Amino acid sequence: MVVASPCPIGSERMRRMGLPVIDLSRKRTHVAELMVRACEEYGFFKVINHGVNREVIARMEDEGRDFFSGPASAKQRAGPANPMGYGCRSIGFNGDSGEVEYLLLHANPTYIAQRSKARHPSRFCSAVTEYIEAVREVACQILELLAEGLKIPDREVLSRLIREGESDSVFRMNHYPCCKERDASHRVGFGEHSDPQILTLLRSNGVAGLQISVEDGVWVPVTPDPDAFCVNVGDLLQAFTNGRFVSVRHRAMANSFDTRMSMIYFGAPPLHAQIKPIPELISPQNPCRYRPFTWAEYKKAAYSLRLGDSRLDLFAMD
Ligand code: GA4
Repeated sequence: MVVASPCPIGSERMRRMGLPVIDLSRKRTHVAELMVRACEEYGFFKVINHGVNREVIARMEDEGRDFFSGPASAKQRAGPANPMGYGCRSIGFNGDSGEVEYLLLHANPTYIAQRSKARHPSRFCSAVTEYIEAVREVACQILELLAEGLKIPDREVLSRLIREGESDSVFRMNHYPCCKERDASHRVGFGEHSDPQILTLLRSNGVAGLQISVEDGVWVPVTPDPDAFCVNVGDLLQAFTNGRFVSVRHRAMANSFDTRMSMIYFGAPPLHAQIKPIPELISPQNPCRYRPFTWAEYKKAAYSLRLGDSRLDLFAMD
């Protein structure tokens, strides 16, 4: 069975009003309901009052700025990007590229400590570790609220996967230099794709660039918001929810006036984790859409394809 590419029903509303903004300090049941709706209709939402300390965010941003404005030799020392490290323009293994330089890190404290080639390694390490811990906590809170909103009795069925010590989560900092190019195709920083993991939490400096695909060829810009995290459903969450939530394609454009920096946490399970639709979300009206697979299998498929290729269809039931 080929699963139709999701066309969120709320696309017209999103064009007019922007992404739903969910206040995490509001009543739990209400928040859970709004989140489920956002994941079904848009695959994206923003969260405010998330509790991440401003200083933790500011320290991480300072380290990012320091790294990207540093000498090329220091950046090269932190490379290559594959499997993890510094990369410039080239994305993945199959010829994708964009107007971006980035730092890709495994979101595991031991790994960060080993790989840190920043100018001030211990300061960099503690900024990244603190930031990741704080953002992981928000991701877990969101996944637990989603389980609650979906009426799944085991509230930690999803959050447990990214809380685990062996979780294969990733932290990425993207730096998009200011690009005066008029032709939009030359300003693509990070091309159209969906995120393979469970859940993504993104924060950017106040510069616009993120765009969401609402239907073929129609892009809606996301307004940058320094007080919010932009959250999106990843492919694995679409599979876990048996297609009820949508992993929506998005891209990042280089800004024509300013440089943009984003910091992104991709919450993923351990490599050996089994991914299959949660039983409570399978019914005669909505039969099981995906065959069981491991995150390692899925990751391998993702890296063997181009950035914009659909991958979840490969795991759909016949
Ligand atoms: C998209 C989401 C994350 O940034 C990422 C990316 C990864 C990479 O840049 O190395 C991928 C891309 C992302 C999707 C398909 C594969 C893998 C490049 C690529 C062509 C780190 C991830 O996990 O998947």
